[in-house]
Amino acid sequence: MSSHQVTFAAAQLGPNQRSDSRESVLSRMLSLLEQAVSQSPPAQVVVFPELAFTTFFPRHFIPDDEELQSYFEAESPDSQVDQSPNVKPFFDHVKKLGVDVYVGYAEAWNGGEKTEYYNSAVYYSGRSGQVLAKYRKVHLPGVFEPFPEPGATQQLEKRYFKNGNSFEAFRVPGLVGDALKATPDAPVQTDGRGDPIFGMLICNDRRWPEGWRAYGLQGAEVVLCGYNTTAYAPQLLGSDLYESKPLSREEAEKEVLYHNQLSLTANSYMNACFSVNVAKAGEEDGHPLIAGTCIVDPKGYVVAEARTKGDEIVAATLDLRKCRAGKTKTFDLGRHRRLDAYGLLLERAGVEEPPLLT
Ligand code: CDT
Repeated sequence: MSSHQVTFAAAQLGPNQRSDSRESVLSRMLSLLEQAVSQSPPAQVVVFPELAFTTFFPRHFIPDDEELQSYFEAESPDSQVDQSPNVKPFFDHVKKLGVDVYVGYAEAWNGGEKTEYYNSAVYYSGRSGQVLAKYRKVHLPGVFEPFPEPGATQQLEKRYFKNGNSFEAFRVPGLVGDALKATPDAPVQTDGRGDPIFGMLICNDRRWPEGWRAYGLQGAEVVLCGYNTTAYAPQLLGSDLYESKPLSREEAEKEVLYHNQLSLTANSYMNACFSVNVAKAGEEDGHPLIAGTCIVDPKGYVVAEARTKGDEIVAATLDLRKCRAGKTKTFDLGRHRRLDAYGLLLERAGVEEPPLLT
C-alpha cells in the first residue's frame, strides 16, 4: 500500500432502542469492528456514530435523573472515557485489534467542581491504547424546554449538554509509512508529507461551514463526523409556510438525506478534504433516523455509501494526496481568503438586516 493511502470503515449502526442493554449494543459494535478489520484491505480507522453506545436520548424528556445519568460516561482528569465501566470492553477490544476509532458518546466531565455534560467524540488509537483527541459538539441543535405535544420528537440537546468551543485538528501517527517528523530543520508547511491531519465534528456541526473552515485552516485532510438525524419531525424542521401541503414522510426523509449529503459534499469540496460521515439509522424508539452514511472526497464526490438502514460497514481506501489539488489551487486559503472583508463574521452571530427603505 502506498504511503499516503489510509483505509477507513464507516461503521453505521442500526437503531439502539431505549430498552436495549449496554451489552447488546456493545456486542453489535464489536462485530462491526471485527468486520472492519477482517476485510481486505483491513480498516485502519473505524468511525462510529454520534452517541453510539445508547439510544439518542435527547429525543426524550427524561425527568428521572438516574435514567438520564445512565446514558453518560464519567470522566475526570485521571480517567478518560476508555476507563468508563460501560464502554471499557469496547476500547479494550479496539486496543486488542490495534485499530483506530472515532466514537461519539455522552460525557460527564468532573474536573473537581460541578460536573459538566457534553455531547463528545474521541479519536482513540488502538495501537498506542490511548485517546489522541477529544471533541465536544459545538453546535447543539434543538430547544431547552420540551415540546408539549404528546409523542413529539424532542430535541433536548440544549437542555442536556453544554456546548464545546473549539475545533482542534490533530495529526495521527502510524497510518502512513514515511511521514515527515518534527526536526529542527523540518519545513513549516509540509504539503501533506507529515502524519495525516484529522478533524472531528458531531452531527449538526456538519451543517455549519465555520467548523469545516476552522479545520481547513489547519490543513485537515480528513474530517470525521457521526450523526443521529431524524428523518421526519415536523416540530423540529418546520413545515414550509409557502408550501400548499406539508411534506409526506417519504418526501421529508428524501429532503433530510439531500441536506445531509449537500452539507458533506459542499464542505468537503470547499476545504479540500475527505470526510467520513456515519449515521445511527432506522426506527429508534419509534422515531425514524436517516441512514446516508457516506465517504466523500475532496472534490465533493461520494466515493462510498450505505445501502441499508442497519448495522453496515462502508469502507474506502483514501489517497490523501488527492487533497493537494484543492489545497494548492482553488482553495489555497492563504492566497485567496480576504480577512479584510470578513470582520462581520466574528462580530455577529445572528441576522441584522439592513435598515428599511423609506
Ligand atoms: N443530533 C443532531 O445534531 N441532530 C440534528 C437535528 C437537527 S434538527 C433540525 C442534525 O443536524 O441532524
